Amino acid sequence: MKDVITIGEAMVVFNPVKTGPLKFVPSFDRNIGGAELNVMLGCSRLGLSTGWISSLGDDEFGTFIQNFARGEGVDVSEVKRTEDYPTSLNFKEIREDGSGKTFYYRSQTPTRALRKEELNEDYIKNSRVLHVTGIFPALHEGAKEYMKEAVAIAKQNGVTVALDPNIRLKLWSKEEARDTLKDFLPEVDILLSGKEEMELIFETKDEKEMFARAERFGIKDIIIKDGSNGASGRRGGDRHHEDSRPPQKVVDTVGAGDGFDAGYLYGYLQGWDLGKCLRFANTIGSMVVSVVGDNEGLPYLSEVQEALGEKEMIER
Ligand code: KDG
Repeated sequence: MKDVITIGEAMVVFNPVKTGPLKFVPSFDRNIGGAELNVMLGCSRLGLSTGWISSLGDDEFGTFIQNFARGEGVDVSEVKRTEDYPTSLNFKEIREDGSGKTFYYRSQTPTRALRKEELNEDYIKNSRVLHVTGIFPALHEGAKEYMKEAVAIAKQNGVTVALDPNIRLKLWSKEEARDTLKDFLPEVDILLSGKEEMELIFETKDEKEMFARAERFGIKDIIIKDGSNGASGRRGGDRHHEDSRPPQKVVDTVGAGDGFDAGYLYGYLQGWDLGKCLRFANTIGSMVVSVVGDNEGLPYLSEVQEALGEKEMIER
């Protein structure tokens, strides 16, 4: 039995060695990214058992990503390799304040080789949470169908479904994103969404109204992440806002939301109350932004406990 599994594409991420417009960046560090895999890496570092359903090119970069995920303790037995499509790439531009842009080279994504008829039902049945995002269904029609099938299997078998909309407007339009994500919402148990994404999906800027509209879909945990303003959540009658923890330094904001998701899912699986889940998740988000890379800043459990003052930090 796995604690959390996911479906998603991972890419080789090229992080610029200096800030500023990409056209003036002379060289890059080769890393790995992909929102869904990032969440699994985060969960794995916290001590959860994790698994990743995906497809990678049968090439050097595919092997690099698969080995990396395996080395981090993520089960990769459901990761296919295909000769038909190359492993995707993603170049990042980072500005002085840590914000940035992403340039994808993923139109020939190897996830095109995935077939919904080949989904391993037992793999999904034997997990406690299936975490999905809005990136995967934005890749191509087949991916959308694949995710629908996986979510249906999860629901039929009492597996908790968590969704992070992760709307990437370089991959689809606002209308497509809204319509597709709304189709998924009736199946979702935990919604982990950025505030701007809530605005886009529910077509309101009023937070109370966002919660109310999400509740109509029967979602049990509704979480709104609002960066440095913290996060708010509702779980049944429980409502909570948790301020963010000021990060040591902001150098790269990419991956903070994934770190938050990993922390929230960890707390959820421990049976923690809403406030404790939000505090823990916020702490991880603030740790991720202090490190360059999509997942390099994801902490181990003891590091979060030290940051929360629950464990003494011994440096030397
Ligand atoms: O959330 C971080 C991700 O956005 C990043 O790792 C790359 O998956 C990615 C994407 O599609 O942007």
